[in-house]
Amino acid sequence: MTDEITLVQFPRKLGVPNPSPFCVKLELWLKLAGIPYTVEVQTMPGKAPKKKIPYIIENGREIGDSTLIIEHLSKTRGIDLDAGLSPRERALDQAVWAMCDERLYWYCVHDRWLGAGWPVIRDTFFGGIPSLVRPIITSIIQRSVRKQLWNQGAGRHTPDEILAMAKRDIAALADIVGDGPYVHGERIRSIDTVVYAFAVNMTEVKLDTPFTEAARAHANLVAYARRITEKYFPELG
Ligand SMILES: N[C@@H](CCC(=O)N[C@@H](CS)C(=O)NCC(=O)O)C(=O)O
Repeated sequence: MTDEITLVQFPRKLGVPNPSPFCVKLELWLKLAGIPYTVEVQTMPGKAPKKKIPYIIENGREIGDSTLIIEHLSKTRGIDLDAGLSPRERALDQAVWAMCDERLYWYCVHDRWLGAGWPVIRDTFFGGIPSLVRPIITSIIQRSVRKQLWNQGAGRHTPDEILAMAKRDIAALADIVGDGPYVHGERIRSIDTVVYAFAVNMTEVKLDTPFTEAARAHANLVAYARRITEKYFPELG
């Protein structure tokens, strides 16, 4: 068994470590855990073991899902970034983790694929497709995202309702971060990988929408994302 793993993720775009918060979460976690990794870029989720990106390759074995990967690596390599936290603190972190991954994520998806972020997303990700077929391909993709949002539930609400819900989650994140420097104070913990992944994808991402504006209204969330980018992704400036 070798220590090093391959992190398979989307290419870096939009001025953030990754436009996918799940990729940012996992990459920051690997850095904090001190696990050496090389990045392989993949744009086709269909090639991933769970048909979603990111995934890792460890000794030839593909493992999908950022949270399951973190659990797997924590267990097999004896890593606990949360040592010393109480069961209640860990439980609350679990709730925040779920809020980000399973709720806030979908508001972000709505903003980017069906909302005000779409023109930039379309040009950034699909600008290379020949212009004759581009509208056909992008409308197929939008239709699939609309279906996912409907099935998840967020897609049944109006854009205003979605934004209002997003604003409540964003305000909760800002309150959780507080004065920082990290969620639990001086020491960065596993929950920071998730909170940062979303914070950076709302405050530093090169998108100007009511959703990103709502996040940028929280100066402490902006400062938190900046702090972590500067320390762990200094190449982003
Ligand atoms: N629960 C997964 C979620 C990953 C995920 O949703 N990835 C998105 C990109 S942000 C994806 O690959 N979507 C492709 C698709 O749904 O077809 C994780 O934590 O890794």
